[in-house]
Amino acid sequence: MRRVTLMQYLIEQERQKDWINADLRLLIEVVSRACKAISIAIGKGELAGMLGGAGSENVQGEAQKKLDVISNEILLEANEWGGHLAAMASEEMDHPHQIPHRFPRGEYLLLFDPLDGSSNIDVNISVGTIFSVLRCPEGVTRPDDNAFLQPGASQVCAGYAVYGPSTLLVLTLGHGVACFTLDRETGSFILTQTDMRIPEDTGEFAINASNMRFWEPPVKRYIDELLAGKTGPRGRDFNMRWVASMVADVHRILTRGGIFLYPRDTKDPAKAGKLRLMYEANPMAFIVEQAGGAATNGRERILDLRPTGLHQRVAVILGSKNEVERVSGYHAA
Ligand code: AHM
Ligand code: MG
Repeated sequence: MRRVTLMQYLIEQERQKDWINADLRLLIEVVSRACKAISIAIGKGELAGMLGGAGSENVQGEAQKKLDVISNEILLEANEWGGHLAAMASEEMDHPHQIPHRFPRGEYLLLFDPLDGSSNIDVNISVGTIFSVLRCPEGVTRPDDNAFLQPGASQVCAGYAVYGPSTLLVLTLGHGVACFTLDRETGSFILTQTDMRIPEDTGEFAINASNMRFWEPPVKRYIDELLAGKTGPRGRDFNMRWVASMVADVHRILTRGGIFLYPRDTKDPAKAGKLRLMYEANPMAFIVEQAGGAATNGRERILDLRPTGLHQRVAVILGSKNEVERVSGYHAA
């Protein structure tokens, strides 16, 4: 079989399909290179003093791990100079990062969660990087928070890297989803799957059940029915998985189906969920829809939500279409 590298794949998308231009191709290549560097840092772990806390907090008051900070720096540094970006926004930074004046600017905005699932770093469980690409609004020369507040449906590209037993890069340009595996010997991402599809039906769900007492009634009803199994209203047994790294949970769903829920809960009524719209929900919703799945906050399609804040949180229910639609139905009932 011909081995297609990420670079070859992107050049083909540009030449034959006209789905991307040279700047977007460069952007994706640079992000993939940064993910490779993050993968190497994670792989070294304790040998390079990579584990543990950084002793700082991010904008949301969450304790940062050393690898949160390192991954953020790797992505910023890699993407600053190429001339493809107007600005970057990160889960780990209060405000957008401007491109230094010494470098040319481009037409794209890049958003990322540099290290998703960071509670799993120190226990050697899969973590990942999630990214989303938007166009910079016309006439904006110094993009502030507002420039980024575009609905997920405006994304031109989204992807994630998952640092697991293999390092994978999953990518959508809005025409299906492709998966690349890092060949650690040659250092190239190799195309290993095209047109990933999420089965419409599933027998597997993912939710942090320790929050059950805080859930809203439609989610409680849905999970109760799944847990009731064969003798309950669904008439069959369901299996549960929860990695606590969204990248890993979503990747499992992309591979074999399933439904993922991080619903709104009453634990902290000020927060409309745990996951961030701009860095987690939007890119994952785009990927999941491109693979034939669905993504909602229970009431609205994630990609239609009009963002109001760069770090805003949102309820997320995504995966196999028929299950996601059922949960939406319970919210509407
Ligand atoms: P993070 O971006 O700070 O790592 O938080 C997001 C993660 C998701 O990857 C995962 O689905 C969720 O938080 C797990 O939360 P919990 O620990 O409440 O189960
Ligand atoms: Mg995250």
